[in-house]
Amino acid sequence: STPDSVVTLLDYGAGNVRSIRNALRHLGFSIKDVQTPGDILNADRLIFPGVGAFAPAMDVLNKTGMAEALCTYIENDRPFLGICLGLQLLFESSEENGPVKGLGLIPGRIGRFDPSAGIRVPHIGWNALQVGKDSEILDDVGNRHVYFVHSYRAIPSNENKEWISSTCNYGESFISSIRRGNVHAVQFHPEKSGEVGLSVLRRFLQPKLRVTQKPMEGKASKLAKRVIACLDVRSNDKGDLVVTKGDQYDVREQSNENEVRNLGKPVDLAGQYYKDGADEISFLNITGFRDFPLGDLPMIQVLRYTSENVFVPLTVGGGIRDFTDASGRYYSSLEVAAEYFRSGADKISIGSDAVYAAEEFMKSGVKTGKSSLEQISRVYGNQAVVVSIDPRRVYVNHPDDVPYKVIRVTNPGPNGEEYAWYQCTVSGGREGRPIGAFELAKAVEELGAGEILLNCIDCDGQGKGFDTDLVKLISDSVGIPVIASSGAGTPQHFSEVFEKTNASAALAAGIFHRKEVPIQSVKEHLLEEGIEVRI
Ligand code: 1PR
Repeated sequence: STPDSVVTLLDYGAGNVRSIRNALRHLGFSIKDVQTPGDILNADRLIFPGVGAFAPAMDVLNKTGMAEALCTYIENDRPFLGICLGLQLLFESSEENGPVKGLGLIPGRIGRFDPSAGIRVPHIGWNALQVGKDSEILDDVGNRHVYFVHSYRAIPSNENKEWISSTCNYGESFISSIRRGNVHAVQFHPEKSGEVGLSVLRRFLQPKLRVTQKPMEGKASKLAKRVIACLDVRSNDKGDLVVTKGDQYDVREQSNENEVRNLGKPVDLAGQYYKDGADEISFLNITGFRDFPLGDLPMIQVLRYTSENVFVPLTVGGGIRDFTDASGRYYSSLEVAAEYFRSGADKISIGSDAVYAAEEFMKSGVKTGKSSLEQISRVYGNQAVVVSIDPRRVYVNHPDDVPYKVIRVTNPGPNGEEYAWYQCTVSGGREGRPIGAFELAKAVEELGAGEILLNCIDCDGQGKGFDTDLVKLISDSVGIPVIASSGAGTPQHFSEVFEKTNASAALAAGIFHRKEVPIQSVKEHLLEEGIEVRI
């Protein structure tokens, strides 16, 4: 490779930088990893994708001498691109587990989003930028959406205003990018922002590209509602990994052979949905509750291959828990999650194990810090941890019939029951537990979940619409984003769930796999209904 095609990457080992590596390779660049502070000083162009929390990152940078090298490099106006925490660390300090001192190159303190402003924290999803003059690397963005995932942000002030190249609105105006000379940093994730994001990276890497183009026109103005494609993955009876889809969680064909329904190959389908405009892709290893996912290497391979060509967020779930294999080797849930992150996952999703953790927490009222949910959230941040709930509707005659949150349902039960509660299940819906979806959602938020994937067994695969009673109940009772899932059959079902509830995203599987409704039609319908989406 020629020097022109090499980019230096500062990866201090705190988490998943696989996505940025994949994006850089996709753009035809090879990567030189920083080993010593000298590598920073000698870089022709340096990318710093900050991951993890502020304090441990500063700790590593200080201890290794990288902090000083970074300051020198930036003060010398060398080509630099910081991403996410890589923007925040340039500021004076952060209140994340602090105050903690930052590199101090830009005036200002990093603070947490204030949920009392009526917003959900973390700020997850596709949002619009107000791009100022001469940001240069953002010229293709115009006001199209880019992908954010963070709970802390920098605020514009008189002291830092000459650094600011764009701001974004989320309950307040915060700094979404800075630029001074050759020094750039962005709060969003260009490596996860689809084609628009790739062009931001390209413009940073190849300054010649910047000269002629005019800023693009767009019409994004705020956080968009997300449309997520979900791939339920498992081995079929021949041992091949396939995308399957159940009816109320039963994935076997109603034929004599009774085989596992096969709707395609996971990597191919994910690539297709990326091209079709999915805002995010979820893989659920649906037999993970009984098969050990690290034994199931094909799933890890699926993630690796997918993340090489798909530049929107990837979530993977199934089997995230402590495990002892046949030879007696113990794996912690943290190791399982780490392997998923290393293979290209941006978020992991926990089902069964989160139910046990929530039950335990509700019984004792004590956070032990030992559950998979708490541990993964502590190490990777709550924005990386989704809890997947698999509830089943249980009708009752009277609100006092059960010790769980009961709601009045829109459609009465088979015996005219006007009320219902939503019982959580584990092991892919096979076992009901003594906890409701409402209680679970509140408990897992406390324990460190950053988002809730809300399924509904009754609606799964039925194509009759989301359970808006359930989605409303849960999205009104937590402050983290809620993804509505199960039951989508038409584009109208998506607008219905966004109009009737506070869901941040809607997920579907069957209609996309069976090619009944293209993702594009869902987006167009939502736009017509005046609901903001990423186009
Ligand atoms: O318990 O941590 O090992 O995680 C297991 C994960 O696998 C959970 O997230 C659980 O939801 C999922 N899962 C387990 N069994 C099944 C099954 O179908 N037999 N799938 C299953 C869950 C629900 C959604 C589905 C939507 C939309 N499937 O993923 O994609 O309902 O479908 P639709 O649009 O076709 O209606 P753990």
